[in-house]
Amino acid sequence: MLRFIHAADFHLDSAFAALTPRQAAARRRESRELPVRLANYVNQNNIDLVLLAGDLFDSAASYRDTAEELSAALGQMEAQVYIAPGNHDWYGPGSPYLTVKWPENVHIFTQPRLETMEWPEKNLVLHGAAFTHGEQADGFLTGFTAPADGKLHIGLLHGEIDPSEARYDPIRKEEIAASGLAYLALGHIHKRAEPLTFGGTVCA
Ligand SMILES: [Mn+2]
Repeated sequence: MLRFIHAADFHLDSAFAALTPRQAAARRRESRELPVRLANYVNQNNIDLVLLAGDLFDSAASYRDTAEELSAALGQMEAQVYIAPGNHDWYGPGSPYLTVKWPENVHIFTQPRLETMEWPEKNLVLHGAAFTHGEQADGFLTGFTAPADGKLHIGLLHGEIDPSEARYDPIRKEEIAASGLAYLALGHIHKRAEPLTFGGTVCA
């Protein structure tokens, strides 16, 4: 059995300008504590795999100590961690994904197209991509179908399902249904939802 956790949109270093000063201060405190709390949760619950679907930082040029704290917390996890950068923390020059040292159990997707990373001991193939700019008009999942090779195929993307505007990795429900993925981990919309099923793919 594989136990995984899926999270996204930490928006670390956000000023939370839309909130009242008191609410914003509370949120900033919570977001500084979040990486360590998450590491404790992962280790206490025997999680094998951590899927982080982008916008972990609020901007592509976050404070260095924020990124170092996240890196250290992820390194504490007794799990393999995969990251797909999003529209706020897009992968590019100056990004903490390039400038900070990440531990060996952390794997970051860096290309603006689907790539695979394999974890053979778990018979697992991860399919992910990175925003490399603040917008991504072409959907990463377009035209993709995972091979039916008996392996467990999981997708990790920052993007939105059937958006009105194609700016943030638009993903159509039909594309998810045709993907052959067992699970698709998404980020971007800041709203927890029950898992959805399209075709044979569970998606959240
Ligand atoms: Mn986003």
